[in-house]
Amino acid sequence: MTLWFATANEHKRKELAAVLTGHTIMTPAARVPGFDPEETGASFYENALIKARALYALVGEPVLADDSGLCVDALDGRPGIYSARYGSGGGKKLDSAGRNALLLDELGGEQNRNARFVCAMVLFLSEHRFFLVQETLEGTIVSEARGEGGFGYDPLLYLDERHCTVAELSDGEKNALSHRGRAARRIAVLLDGLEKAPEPVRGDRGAWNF
Ligand code: ITT
Repeated sequence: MTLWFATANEHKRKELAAVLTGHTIMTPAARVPGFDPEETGASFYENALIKARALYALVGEPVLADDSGLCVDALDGRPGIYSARYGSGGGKKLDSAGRNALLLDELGGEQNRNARFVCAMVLFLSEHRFFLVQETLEGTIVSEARGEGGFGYDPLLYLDERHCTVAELSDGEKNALSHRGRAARRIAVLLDGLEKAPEPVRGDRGAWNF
């Protein structure tokens, strides 16, 4: 099936496509360059829905969206839904390395280093039919960034059971246990069920009617 993925983040697209191998993943860049809806939600899932709804309004076909970020317990869950914008504002925009340095600085010598990646993912079939999942990857924040793989905050999250940071995993290893990989596998099962056992919905005028 062709699925539109409401993201401008190429890392996310690659990670999702590696799980949904039986499907064609399209991104807005192919039809609506500059797609960048304002993420005004108060939670990951609200922002995922905002992105999905915005792209569905433009393409009228099944859409996926992902809103994700790093939540650090000692920072009261920050940067959380503001992970992409952490440390930015007033005309200043930090790059990924800058955000990582800022987070380590803000956390300082704090003993409680528990943190998690969160990924809310929505499969949006019409305004009235959508499926939301949210998954996590638990770890602790290192004192110094480590590793070159992945993206974003991956060099900061240490996985006790793997004895390394997420950025020290291969792409396949990250997807096997990450928040996004796990959410995408839940969506894959849903898609499989919808395709194999469609349940036509009378009266739903959405473009997609499983
Ligand atoms: P789209 O909104 O276009 O999908 P984005 O990067 O702005 O792309 P988000 O608003 O969901 O996406 O922000 C997610 C940020 O959280 C992302 O930019 C990273 O900084 C961080 N993040 C999310 N998933 C991550 C992962 O798997 N590894 C490391 N950092 C991650």
